[in-house]
Amino acid sequence: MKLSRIFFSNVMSGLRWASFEKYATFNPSPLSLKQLLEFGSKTGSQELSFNFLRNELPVRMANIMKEINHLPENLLQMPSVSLVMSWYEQSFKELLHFEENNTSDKTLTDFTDTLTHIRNRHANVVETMAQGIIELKETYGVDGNTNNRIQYFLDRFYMSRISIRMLINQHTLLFGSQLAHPRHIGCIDPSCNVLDVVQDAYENARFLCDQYYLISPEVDIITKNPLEKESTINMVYVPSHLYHMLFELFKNAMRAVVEHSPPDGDVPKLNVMISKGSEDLTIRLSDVGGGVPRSKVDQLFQYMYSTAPQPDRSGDGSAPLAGYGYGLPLSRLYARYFQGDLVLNSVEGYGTDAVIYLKVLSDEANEHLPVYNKTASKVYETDIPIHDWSSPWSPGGGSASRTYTTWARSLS
Ligand code: P4A
Repeated sequence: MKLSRIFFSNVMSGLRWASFEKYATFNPSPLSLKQLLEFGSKTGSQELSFNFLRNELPVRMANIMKEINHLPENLLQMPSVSLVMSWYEQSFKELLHFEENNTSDKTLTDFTDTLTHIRNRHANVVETMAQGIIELKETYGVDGNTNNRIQYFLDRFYMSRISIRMLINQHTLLFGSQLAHPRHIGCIDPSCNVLDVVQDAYENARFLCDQYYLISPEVDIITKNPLEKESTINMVYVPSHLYHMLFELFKNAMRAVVEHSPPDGDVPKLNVMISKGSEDLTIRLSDVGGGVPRSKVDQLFQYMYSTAPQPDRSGDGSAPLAGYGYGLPLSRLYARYFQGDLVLNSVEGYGTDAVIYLKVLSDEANEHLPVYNKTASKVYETDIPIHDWSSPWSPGGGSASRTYTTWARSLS
């Protein structure tokens, strides 16, 4: 019997184990930004939201907890990973209190309080899991196959977390005592001004850049909105998600241009293009920071490569500008969460274009959620990647990501 399985069965009572298995068999129900918006502004009520969430949150949690069970065992044994698992287990247990069909005012208030507690309990999941990865690397070292599995798992795990927090935030902002922005529906802005968010992210990244390097690049921003009469670009979106992505990309671009420029010289401007088409809203951030080799671009999105002890801090203890975090992999998850994407196109020797694609139509912006099923569990069971393209293969050599396509294809 797998150790992880022993862990869960020890901690969960028989009854809760049965509930857990039951909820894990349901697929999560993805919502679109349009549905979330309409629910929050017209069709929804606290009771409807409660009835949806008391089922949907346990389903999403049980689905991802099933996958935690499939992580490499040496990673599961890391204390920080056990800690994260215990948080999920505790939160799952608390949600089950609301299974019975009683919807008094007291229940509704208790539910909102419980959601707030859960959100706080899980506040440091990303840092704690990262600690587990560091522990794993230091204790065992990591081969390409472990790297692939961890990448696969963390992408799904963090996407699940993003989605659970989105639902919790919507409920607590709409029905709790917390004040939301007057125009916003929960954390959704029905008329999010993309240029404003770009400028805000630029200013804050620039502040860090000035602090760290004593210099920062300027930015030129161009907008294109040929299909609408107005020139401003608005969309239905979660401004905090958009800000997160842009702040990360600005920090990277600034770091690249400053470190690429000769000392005491000027740093070249950044260029941003925001364009709204019929399907895609595209934000392209171009820098001339020298770029990165094509073989290194995948690594920028890998948790394994991004997980390193904090780099040297400058004498005053200020935070380094970029790197050594999960900035890029998490930003890409935010983009993909509502069916968008985040892509890096680098020209080595010249610079990098970072492109964010978002769905213009809110009914196409559906949550992109991991589903626990046979395919997902197979990924964790497959140990040896099968190669069906020639490659100068050397065990443990080469970039792990190069083998990803064939590795994933061997599962189907
Ligand atoms: N060149 N180009 C980028 C980086 C370098 C770059 C870079 C050296 C690498 C790592 C990093 C930050 C910057 C860029 C824009 C991007 C990403 C990378 O969005 O110019 O921190 C991890």
